[in-house]
Amino acid sequence: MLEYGAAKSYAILRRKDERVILHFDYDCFYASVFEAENPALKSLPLAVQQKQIIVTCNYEARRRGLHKLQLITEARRICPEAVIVLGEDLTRFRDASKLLYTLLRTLSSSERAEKLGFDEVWLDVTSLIDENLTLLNKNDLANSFFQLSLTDPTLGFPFDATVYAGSVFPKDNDSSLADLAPSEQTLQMRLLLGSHLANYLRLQLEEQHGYTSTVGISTTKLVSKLVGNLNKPKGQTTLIPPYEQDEQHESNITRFLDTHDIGKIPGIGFKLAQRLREFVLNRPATFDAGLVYGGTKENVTVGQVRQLPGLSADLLAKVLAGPGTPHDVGVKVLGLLNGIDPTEVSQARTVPRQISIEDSYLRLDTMKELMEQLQSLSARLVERMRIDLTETLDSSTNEAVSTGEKWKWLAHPPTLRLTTRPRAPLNEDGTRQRSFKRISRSAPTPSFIFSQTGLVEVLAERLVKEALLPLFKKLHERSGWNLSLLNVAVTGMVDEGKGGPGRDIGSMFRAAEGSKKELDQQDPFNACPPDEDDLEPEYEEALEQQEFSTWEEQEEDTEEMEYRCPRCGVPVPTFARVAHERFHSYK
Ligand code: TTP
Ligand code: MG
Repeated sequence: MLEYGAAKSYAILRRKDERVILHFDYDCFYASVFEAENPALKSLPLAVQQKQIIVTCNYEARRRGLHKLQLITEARRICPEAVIVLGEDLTRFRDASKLLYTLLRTLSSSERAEKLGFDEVWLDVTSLIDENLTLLNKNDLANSFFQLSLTDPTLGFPFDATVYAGSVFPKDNDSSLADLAPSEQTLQMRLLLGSHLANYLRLQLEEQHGYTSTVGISTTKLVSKLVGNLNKPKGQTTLIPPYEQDEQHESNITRFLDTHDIGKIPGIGFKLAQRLREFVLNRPATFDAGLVYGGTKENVTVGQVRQLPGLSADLLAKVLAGPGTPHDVGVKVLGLLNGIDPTEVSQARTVPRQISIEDSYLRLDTMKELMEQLQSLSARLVERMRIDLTETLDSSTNEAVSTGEKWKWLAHPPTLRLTTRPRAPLNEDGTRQRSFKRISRSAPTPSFIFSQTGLVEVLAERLVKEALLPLFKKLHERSGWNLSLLNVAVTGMVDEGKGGPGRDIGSMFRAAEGSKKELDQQDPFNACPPDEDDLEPEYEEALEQQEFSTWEEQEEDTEEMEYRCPRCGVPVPTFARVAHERFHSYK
């Protein structure tokens, strides 16, 4: 039984299934990058090593007992024949990630294409699906053609619109189309088209670049991400209607989510999950020390929480109240338990919002070491800016001839930021409080950094002396500091590039119908809103609170990806950081 709290909560919690969202997760990503470079590796058990840990391995290795976040020593013992390659330099993964993202965005013409870490992408393909829905010939559905572009009707693929592509959930679907309410029938057709588009995109990723992927298809980011996991690797799953519960039908959304452990729901972080477990069990919930990926011996499911008698947003708010918990936690969690997630797939961008480079240290407390580290981080920052914020100019263009320059900047980040994480002083007994607190200072980005002729090392040296040291002195006025982390970032980027692959398909179709004015208004690159969240989420604090920052804290394209675990020194991508921290806490 479900009761909603205030009338306002009820309005927020109504299902809205107007979107079609595809979630891509590349299979054994780092291993696949090495396989793409050297296809001979495909048939061998292959593992990728960072420090003393296997961060991923291909499915051949998994068949032989290897898994993610396994110690090298254990992996060697279990599978001595495994090929183990070093994956500490993230450049190749970043490059492959961009390549695949660009392909997905271009083919789907999706204005909304959002990366999560290196190996996940959501595409909101609603416009493309809706346009194709109008093109269907109801009398000959089996011989349909999916148009990827209206300006070029030959661009697309044939498909059979009487069946879904790939797998569906639930498998034992017995409700025929005719049984369903009209709104569910439309949803059914839209998801069916989405499944064919997903299938086509998966094939393109594989044929053009050699990567297999796993896709989930539904109407929200939450459900599309979770449902893909049902058929992994090299598979896809569509969560099929009915989505609304009525007298005759159970909602397939809640049917699917109800079996999940609550800790598996993105957006319900570790602490919230524990509070919910304790509430359901009416006693403290203990951990399973053997698990790497979290979870507890006390497997409390979404269904158990959702079906608690008298459950309401207000009750959840009371149960989940705590320091740092958002005021609307009850409504949000009630929504997530019911598969309601209004979160938008972010607008595709040609440049990242920020570039941040960081490293962590066991001890950093001398000026000499500080200067060395700032120099090295600054050099990496300048390099990354030259890669990620520039576009090579074609030497024959007017622009190139008039300026004599080889590239142009796509964005000029206005703000330079230095962040440190000071270690707490030693306690009297020689122990030290673990501190997660970051502090930062910002200043305008000095213009010399955009020089096209300056050597990276020279620009970095100037950046340290003229900009970063003054910021450091403001942060640490007194001597006696000892840092566990340094982060140098440029932030506040706004796209200055005009074009890009991700033009809004709705605009394209309207443009083809002759509405040029409308196209200009709709062009996402002309109408790019200013950045609202220049500031990087305080990751450590988020780690402590771990709630509701699940998507945001995994901002793409920051060298947060290169966070190094202070305990084992392994670089851990942001999205894997919580899992990785837990990994240690279980040892
Ligand atoms: P995942 O998506 O967790 O794993 P995967 O793509 O390798 O495998 P799957 O087929 O199950 O999706 O992570 C993506 C990449 O991130 C992975 O290839 C390696 C890297 N990674 C780390 O560097 N450290 C970590 O702790 C984890 C979990 C992953
Ligand atoms: Mg993956």
